[in-house]
Amino acid sequence: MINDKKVLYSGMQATGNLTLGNYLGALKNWLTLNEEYECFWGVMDLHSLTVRQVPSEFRKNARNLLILYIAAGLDPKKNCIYFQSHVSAHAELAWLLNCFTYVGELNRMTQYKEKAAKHADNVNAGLFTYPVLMAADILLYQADYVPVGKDQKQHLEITRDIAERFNAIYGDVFTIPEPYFGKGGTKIMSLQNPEQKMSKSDENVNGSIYLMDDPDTILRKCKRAVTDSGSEVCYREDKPGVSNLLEIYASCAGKSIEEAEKEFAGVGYGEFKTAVAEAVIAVLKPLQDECSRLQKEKDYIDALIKENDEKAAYFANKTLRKAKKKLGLTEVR
Ligand code: ATP
Ligand code: LTN
Repeated sequence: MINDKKVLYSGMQATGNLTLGNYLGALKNWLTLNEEYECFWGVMDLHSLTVRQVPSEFRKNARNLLILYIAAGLDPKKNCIYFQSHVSAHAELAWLLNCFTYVGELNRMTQYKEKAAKHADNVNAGLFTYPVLMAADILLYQADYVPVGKDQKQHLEITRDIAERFNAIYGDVFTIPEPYFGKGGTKIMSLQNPEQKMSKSDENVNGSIYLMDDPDTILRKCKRAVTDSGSEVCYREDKPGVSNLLEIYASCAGKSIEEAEKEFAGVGYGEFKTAVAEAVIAVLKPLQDECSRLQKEKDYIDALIKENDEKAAYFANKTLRKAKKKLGLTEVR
């Protein structure tokens, strides 16, 4: 508990361009959580290093992700928005937790297996211990809840296992976190292959709408989206392409799927796709404008970063000190 509120922790990797899937499935659902919880949102730049980054681009991407959190509507005075790498307790606790994590457990992580297959030329130890760093992120803030997509469920389970193992030996050091599913965040699928999730690392750029895509690009991608040979706009299992577009439309226009289906009854696919594109543009355009505005407010952003880094470090160091003491690491007074 912090300020009588339960703690919520999450973040995204500062890798490449975020997609509409990241926004509708994650970020958009985070905006009001601070009313009920004490919220920490990390820019997970240490996790990004598991894949080779070009320093100049990486620096920009990480800062832009922090700006995007704010532009999307996370109030930086009420939410702690900070860079993972600015709080050294993350790396330090990750080391301690490495000594309480079994190689066999890490070997079972599906994300590791997938990423190792994808980056066969760079299967580094960081990729293998990625879940341990993620456990450190969460446990440092004594988080009660972690809002993440289903793909991260296994990482949350290993976090709980590590914390329970540590607590069983040393007493109540860490809060055991639970996943937070909230009001059903949507899962957005690729526009080119609606059986597969929309992903920022997809090689087919036409499958993903990036948050910084301009209106013409969004319209083109929506027009090219894979549908089916039928003509009815309805949400059905055998119509994954149309259903995905309906999901995108409903989520962007703030309507239910049923309302959207009614609206497009008797409307052809062409007209429907244009309406989807317009709804997406109406959501992304203000977000893009706010990002460009904030990018120019260098002093304001720098001051926020400093303030939030300090706040994060305060809570993180408190937990780190407790864990080190329990382990018997000596302190200098
Ligand atoms: P990558 O392609 O590099 O694995 P990603 O696009 O899957 O990345 P992550 O950084 O792994 O994105 O995820 C950030 C957050 O966005 C997570 O909470 C994840 O569940 C959510 N998310 C990612 N893609 C989608 C999607 N298509 N629909 C809904 N939520 C998504
Ligand atoms: N692996 C996460 C990003 C992440 C995270 C975390 C999420 C790193 N550390 C701690 C929640 C809590 C992902 O969504 N790809």
